[in-house]
Amino acid sequence: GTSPKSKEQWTTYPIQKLKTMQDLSREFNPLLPKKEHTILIDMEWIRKGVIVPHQGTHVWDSHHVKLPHLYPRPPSHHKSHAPPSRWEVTRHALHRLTKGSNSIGDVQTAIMTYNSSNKDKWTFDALYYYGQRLHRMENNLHSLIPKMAKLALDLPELIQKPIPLLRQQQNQAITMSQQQISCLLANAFFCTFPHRNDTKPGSEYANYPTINFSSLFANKTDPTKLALKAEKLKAIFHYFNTVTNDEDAAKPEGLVTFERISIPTSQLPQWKSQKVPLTNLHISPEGSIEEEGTGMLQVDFASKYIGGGVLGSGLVQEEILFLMSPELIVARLFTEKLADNECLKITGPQMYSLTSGYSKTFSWLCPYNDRTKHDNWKRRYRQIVAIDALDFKNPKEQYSKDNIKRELNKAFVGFHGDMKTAIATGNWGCGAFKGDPKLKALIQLMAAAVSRRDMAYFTFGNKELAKEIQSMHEILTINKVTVDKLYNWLKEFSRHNAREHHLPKDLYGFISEKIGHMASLL
Ligand code: AR6
Repeated sequence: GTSPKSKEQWTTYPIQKLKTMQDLSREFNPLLPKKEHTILIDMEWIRKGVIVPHQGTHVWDSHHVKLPHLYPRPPSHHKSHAPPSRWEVTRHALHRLTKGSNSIGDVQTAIMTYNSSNKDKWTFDALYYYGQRLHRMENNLHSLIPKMAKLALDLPELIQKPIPLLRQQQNQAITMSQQQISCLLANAFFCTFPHRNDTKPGSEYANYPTINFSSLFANKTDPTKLALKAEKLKAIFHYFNTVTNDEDAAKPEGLVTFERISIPTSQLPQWKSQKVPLTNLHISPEGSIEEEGTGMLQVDFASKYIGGGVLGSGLVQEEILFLMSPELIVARLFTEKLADNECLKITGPQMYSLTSGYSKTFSWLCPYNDRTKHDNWKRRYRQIVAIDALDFKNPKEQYSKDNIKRELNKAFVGFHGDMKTAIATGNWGCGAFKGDPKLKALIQLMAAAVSRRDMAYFTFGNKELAKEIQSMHEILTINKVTVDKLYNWLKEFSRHNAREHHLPKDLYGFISEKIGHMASLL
């Protein structure tokens, strides 16, 4: 509400008191290249303020990203008549694009020269749609495409050591420069990554998200979907425009870290014995994780395939976040699908665009001038954690003990860490994945309590929900209810719900009764 009266009624922990990365910047660990941390730039040079690729020896194996310029040459008996390598073909096609005056048709032709096995499968309708209706108003593709092709061709100079795959059940991190990311994304745009187009079960990368942009260009000519994809393309082209524009002050010059975190099951909390009280909660129907949450640990309502449908037709929280900060998309290149005890943390991405609307009403709004400060390693004070909730086909399933525990553990894996910035979150798992926000709010509050972090919770316009969570949090804290107790009540609630003849009770009503009973015993 905007009336002064409703403001007075609203009492919640002030957002200004919540800790951000800048408040805790002294607690940052130095960037040390270790066995579990691959740094793709030279750390000696960065101390002098210069970003230079780290030298190494490339490999072509199942532990590393298969880069297009390393594609093995097919064996040939006649050395003199050896067919050109895949990279030679790619280089030739992209080189033609750098020469200028490119229609979308030229882009399609280039991409198909080195992806000929997909010639009956791939279509480029969304790209044509964008090119015909929008490019004059937005980004001038005639000058942008050549710059993007040039950026893609810089790959062998920019990436000089292997990029490890962040595979399941490994704690592994990669740090790279924003320029390196832009080069990898330019390659993704031109669909140069080998072995990444086959997503059938059992294929080499079936456990990885897609990375080549072909699916973003395709469409089955549904006009509303075409228009939405064109809005996605506006965000993507604006990003490439910024990173290829030498005069643009927003041209990025920092680093970004991608860290896969796996906590072995034996080290997950024993929820029934966590005698810790809840932490502070700021809750509001206004504001968003992406803006008001800047500097906190910002939750990505993720798919286990990081980025979800960002390169397809998905357009909810995760996809929109990835369009505002396209550097996040590069995580799809190397992040194997998340297991139940895992998350991906991304530190330092830049925000390039503002958008408006949601799902079917989504549109690209305008460039965003990101003034977020950098840490000592040139990473922005922005940190995102991707945690994937369970997708409940049948919402009733979420009250089972096992599912509650799975979500508690997943949230804990995301929130755990030495740097106790507040968590910026909201209705995690409660849209596309059909969770109950009242249960998910409690689950996240419990995981935050065990991780000793405060929380900012944005209910996305839902005032009623904000009030309900706020008063639930209030009675829990006034009565000093600890996580172990809450966990036992949730288990009881789940047993109660499991009995078919019982009507499902309201969770907060059930907990209030328990608190009433507890208070009467004192
Ligand atoms: N800030 C705060 N709250 C938000 C925001 C925001 N920016 N955006 C949405 N909400 P959803 P899920 C609220 O459906 O259910 C993607 O495809 C809003 O109330 O994005 O976890 C992923 O790739 C919304 O209904 O998350 C996964 O595949 C609710 O948060 C899948 O969706 C949930 O947002 C995840 O689905």
